[in-house]
Amino acid sequence: MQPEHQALIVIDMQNDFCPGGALGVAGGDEILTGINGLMADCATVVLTQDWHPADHRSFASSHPGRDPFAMIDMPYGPQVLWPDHCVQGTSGADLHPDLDTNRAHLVLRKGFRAEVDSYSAFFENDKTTATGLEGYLRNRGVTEVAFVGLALDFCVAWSAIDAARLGFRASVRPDLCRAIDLDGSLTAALAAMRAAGVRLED
Ligand code: VGL
Ligand code: ZN
Repeated sequence: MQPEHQALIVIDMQNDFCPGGALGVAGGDEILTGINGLMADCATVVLTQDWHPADHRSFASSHPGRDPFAMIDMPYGPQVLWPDHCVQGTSGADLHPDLDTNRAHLVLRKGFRAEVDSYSAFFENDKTTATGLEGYLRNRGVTEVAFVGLALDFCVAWSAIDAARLGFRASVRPDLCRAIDLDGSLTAALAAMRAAGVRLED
């Protein structure tokens, strides 16, 4: 068993991010077995769940005439427009049935405010609205966090960078992640993580 000050954060292992889902990430289901094995070893396991209202502003369908994967300016900065995904209460928003959720201590939902997206498990995309995860981890005495899950170039990267910025020792296991890779987003995310001091471990 890993020491008490280490936590594993499993990002958005949901049906909609796996092949066949509304925003399916290639190979997203290949990492389930490895993640289940890693969870068995960790003293603190957090799962995140992307959890959007049906009229979420990150959905292209909320912007008539705009296509998925286009960019738009939101009050808090540039935002990718996504296909409708992880709508609250739908099977697409469910955690993948092969994920061993019994091993989790906390399931943290994010992205539930219609006006702002939330890639990071710590802050919404305005970079100021907190999800509460920082307080949970500090209360549990956690100082080191490892990230796995989907998608490496969006929610995993933003979460890991915020963790490093908040002073946690942050690492990512790229072999237990898969990426969307939109217009160079994977290369950019890897560089941003390295620059923020996130350890990339294989
Ligand atoms: C994610 C795009 C939109 C992710 C969530 O989990 O990486 N990406 N919502
Ligand atoms: Zn989302």
